Amino acid sequence: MQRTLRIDNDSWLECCNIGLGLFAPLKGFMVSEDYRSVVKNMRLKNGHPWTIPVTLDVPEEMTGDIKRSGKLVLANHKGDNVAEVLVEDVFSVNYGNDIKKIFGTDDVRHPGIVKELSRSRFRVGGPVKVLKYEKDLFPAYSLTPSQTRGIFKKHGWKTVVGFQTRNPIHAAHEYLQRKALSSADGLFIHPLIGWKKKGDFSPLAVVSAYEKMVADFYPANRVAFGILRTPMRYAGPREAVFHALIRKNFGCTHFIVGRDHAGVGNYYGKYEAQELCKKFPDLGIEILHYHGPYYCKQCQEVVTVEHCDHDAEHILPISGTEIRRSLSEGRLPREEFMRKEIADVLIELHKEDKLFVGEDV
Ligand code: ADX
Repeated sequence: MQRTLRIDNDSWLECCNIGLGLFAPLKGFMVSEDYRSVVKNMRLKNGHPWTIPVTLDVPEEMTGDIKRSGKLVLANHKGDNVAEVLVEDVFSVNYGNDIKKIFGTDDVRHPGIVKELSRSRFRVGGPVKVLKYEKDLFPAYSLTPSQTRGIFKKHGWKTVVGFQTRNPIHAAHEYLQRKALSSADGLFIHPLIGWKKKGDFSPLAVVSAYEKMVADFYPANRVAFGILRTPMRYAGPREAVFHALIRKNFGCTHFIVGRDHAGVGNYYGKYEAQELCKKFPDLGIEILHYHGPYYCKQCQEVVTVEHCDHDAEHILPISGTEIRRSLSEGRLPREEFMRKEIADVLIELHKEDKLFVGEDV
């Protein structure tokens, strides 16, 4: 007898990501052997690099039935059947041990840990078959790996740099992107607009800012833009590796990891994510590690230590926190930090209470 489980949108999106090959070589939710190997060794059981668990949580009271039935049907919030899992394993995770390994901390205030602890400890592993794909949000930018590979091929790009972000573009992002463009054929800007913590920029803010940037400032034949719909984990170094593996599946040859990639608060060292990436010679995608950049009042531009050795008093670190604070008060951030044209788009969204997660978006 088959069982049906109502899942939230995050889990549906993960089914879609599996079905479309974003998480290749995964063909389904992790079974316990892969889960434990990922937590402990940052590799799947077969040795393939993998740093973040991809699992489906199920209520404890259903585990017995699910084990017996062999197949689990997943329904979305409307009750439509959207996917099936061929059940190979039902297991429970050990938060006492695993959280610290995955997130590098067990602080229960860490937003990724808060989210993880809100899920059931019981997980179902096995291959996933998608019956219905989610297409609601920004369909024009919901590119699949086979679509991006087609776009890169059509442009004739042999080298493509992937850029992960969860924010509207600021001056440090632009510096990194232009630097990448100077060494590769194409740039794939790929913001994550899945679940994020309250107070982060809304999906609409990120997409609107990039629409402006790509249309008005970047060369059309060098830049592609798409969205990634998976939750942020805020797991810093491990998530940087995960982000790189996903972009490899989209056809990127290179991936940018800058300062405190996928970090939050002060949990991770500035360049810890870069250090972890270097431990995986077999990632299959080349990591571009950039230090800095910052604004130098003497140089009067965004630079890195490679080009500038002015004293600390001239240096303005480009601060996402300060940008967010200005915008949340309806003020333009300093132009050294963010283009006015981009800030104007964001100020308009602020007026409509659509700038941040947790507002009316
Ligand atoms: S996140 O996914 O890494 O959380 P975010 O938008 O903060 O997204 O950063 C996108 C990319 O730019 C990451 O690789 C990050 O390391 C890099 N980055 C962001 N801000 C800076 C900065 N001020 N200096 C250097 N790199 C930065």
